[in-house]
Amino acid sequence: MEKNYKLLCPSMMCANYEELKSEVASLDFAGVDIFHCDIMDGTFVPNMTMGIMDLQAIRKYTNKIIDCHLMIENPGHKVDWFIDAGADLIYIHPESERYVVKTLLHIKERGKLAGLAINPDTSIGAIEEMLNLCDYVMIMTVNPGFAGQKFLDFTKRKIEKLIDLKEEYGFKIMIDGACSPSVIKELSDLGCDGFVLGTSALFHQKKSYVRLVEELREL
Ligand code: S6P
Ligand code: MG
Repeated sequence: MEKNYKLLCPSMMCANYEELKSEVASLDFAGVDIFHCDIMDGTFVPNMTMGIMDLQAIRKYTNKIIDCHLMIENPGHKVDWFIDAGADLIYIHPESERYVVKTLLHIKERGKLAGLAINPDTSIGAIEEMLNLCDYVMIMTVNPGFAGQKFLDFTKRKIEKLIDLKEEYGFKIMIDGACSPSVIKELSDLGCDGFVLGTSALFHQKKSYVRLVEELREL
């Protein structure tokens, strides 16, 4: 992979569900890397979005990596539901899991990629012991639950801290929340690996997915 290659991850909760099959096909064709599926339980976050059946449908329509961003209380063995439905990469939140290491190990034992996603108010220190188990670490740059929010600038300090630890542990750094083209350019240049694309860069825009992905690659 070339240096500064950006992993582009469409946030599927922002897609047009009346046309889910063609949405997935068009995004796949445009060259996105990872289909990002936000799973919420209405308790850990004040919203509910996608579920297992959405995931199964998306799995049918693409061979690319599908991630599940689990914004649910006590993910524990519930990760199996999402792995069985076709997820390749599972993010759990340490804020909602009592046995983070156990669950990360379980994801890896099932042969899948394991990730931690952290809320804006969680520091890098809180996850440092678990970084050796992470294939991906995702920093939330908005409060989880909704698309279309404002980027929280103070999260940049911990993104820089995480970049300093990346070489040692070998995880990829992903950014989720208000990833606009300018944020993507800045953070990709700093050393972040991938970006969740919602309404700030990909969905509800006037240009085609092909064009938008091309422009993001050129940044
Ligand atoms: C929010 C969720 C995200 C959003 C994405 C939306 O809790 O985890 O994945 O879907 O951030 O992007 P945007 O560009 O509308 O903020
Ligand atoms: Mg997400």
